[in-house]
Amino acid sequence: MTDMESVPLSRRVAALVGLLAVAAALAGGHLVAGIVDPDASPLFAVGNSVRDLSPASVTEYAIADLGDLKKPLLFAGIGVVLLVVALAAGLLSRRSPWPGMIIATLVGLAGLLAVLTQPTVGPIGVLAPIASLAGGVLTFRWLHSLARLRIAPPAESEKDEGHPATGRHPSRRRFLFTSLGVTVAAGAAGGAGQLLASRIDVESSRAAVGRLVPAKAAPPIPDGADFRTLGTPPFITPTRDFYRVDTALVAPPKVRAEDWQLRIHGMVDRERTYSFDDIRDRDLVERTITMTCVSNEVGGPYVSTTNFIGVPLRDLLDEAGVRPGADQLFSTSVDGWTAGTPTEAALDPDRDALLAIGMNRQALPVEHGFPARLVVPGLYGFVSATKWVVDLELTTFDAKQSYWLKRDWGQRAPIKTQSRIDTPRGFATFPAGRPVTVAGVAWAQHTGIDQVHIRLDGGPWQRTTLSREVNDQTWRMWHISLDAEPGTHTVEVRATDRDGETQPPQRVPPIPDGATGWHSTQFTVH
Ligand SMILES: Nc1nc2c(c(=O)[nH]1)N[C@H]1C(S)=C(S)[C@@H](COP(=O)(O)O)O[C@H]1N2
Ligand SMILES: [Mo]
Repeated sequence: MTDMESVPLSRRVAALVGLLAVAAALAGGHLVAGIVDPDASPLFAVGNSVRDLSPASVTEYAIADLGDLKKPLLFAGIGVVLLVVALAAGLLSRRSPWPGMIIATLVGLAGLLAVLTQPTVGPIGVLAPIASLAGGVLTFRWLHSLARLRIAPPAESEKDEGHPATGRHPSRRRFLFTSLGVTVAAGAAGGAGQLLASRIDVESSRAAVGRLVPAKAAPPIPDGADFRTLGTPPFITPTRDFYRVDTALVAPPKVRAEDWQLRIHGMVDRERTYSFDDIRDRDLVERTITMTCVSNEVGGPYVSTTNFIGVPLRDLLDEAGVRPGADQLFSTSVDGWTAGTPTEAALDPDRDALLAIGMNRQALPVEHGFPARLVVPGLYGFVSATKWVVDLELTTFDAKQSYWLKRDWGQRAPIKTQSRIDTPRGFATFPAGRPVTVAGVAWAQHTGIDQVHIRLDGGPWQRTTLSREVNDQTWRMWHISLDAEPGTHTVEVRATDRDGETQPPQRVPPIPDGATGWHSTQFTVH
């Protein structure tokens, strides 16, 4: 037989062996993950690891600029890499199965490592990447040996029986049928894994929370709080339009209210643990708050306003008894993301930071942090707004660094005063002889907006009309009517806050602690 081994597999067959081994590995892992722990799926874990190992600038770009394309692009990228690996494993193994088996083992070990580093995956979850590894290596070995039989010349006995008409070798059919079987089995296992994973039904847990009625409702939003008819956004952002920013590219964490717990510990007098019912059964307060993301470019969309419902964070921290010197409230999400909030801001009675469980009287949507999240008015989300929060540790800024701080974002990140032109949209055209309405929003949470000015074509600054203020943790709308000659015009906006600070003109990019500069837009009068 030794000389037979020098006959290589055809490229097509070798490639197929590699591809099917990878398919079997993915499907086996997905199926076992569906049974033991959906988060342990090696495919998802690898997705998260790619995010964590990417340079911060790539992650930032993906989060801030790719919108709904993030996830498909991430998986397409992983798919391409797996395809290349599968083809390499096959094509390098045309004579001996060893190169492919070694590659399959290495890929399996990478999956294992990715799963082991997932913060949500418990010990039993390791069964999923082990199933992947075993599935990949064994399938490779098995198909490879069938493929080799297929090209081995017929044994003497077979020759005697003869297949004169076709010259076909029975092993050829066996290889084809087995390949087909592996394909079907992989598809079924992957699908079953997906189905099993969906049994963790977070939506019905959410629905069971029902309508949230605060003991202390937020004051109603007065008429004149927005200029919707003139082209500003509505004062309260509809929940489905509320901006979303997080590192959960693969899928938002799914935590059922009944499984959720919040632990408060560290530099406290008494460690405390709360269940969802513990929180829900307290007197709930409602606060109208405008949240802003540090990644928001000048003129960008990552700013939204809602009525958050929850319990004052201060009350929970007082129950635990914060020890002196604990200058950082270090919060951790169930998926391992962390934020560091100045304890001072979390306790500030003028800020009303919340452990929020709802927005607009409904339980938080899953992508906004169900069952519970933090909200600290006046601070950018990355230092304050931990979604799916499960752990609050009182510590110091010296002792611990949070997720984005490790990636060189700012440590203290108060929201910078900003203003945005919502209308006219860029390059709009207007008929001559009629006034042009310019309108938008401005925000300076925790300080409040005092004035908003615009100027046309670098001319004198003109004061705009402001909407009624709701509270100083929220945005304000503004509008003005201009007469403009025919031609193309540029309008710029700048806000002044209650401390008398006017937005600086210098353009500073969002990272590390918030963009500055004036938003401008162009329009044409014919
Ligand atoms: N667990 C978790 N919480 C998080 C983040 C995250 O990546 N993971 N991103 C933060 C950032 S940067 C912002 S701006 C807000 C956005 O909250 P939203 O998606 O509800 O608007 O959530 C914060 N909370
Ligand atoms: Mo953010």
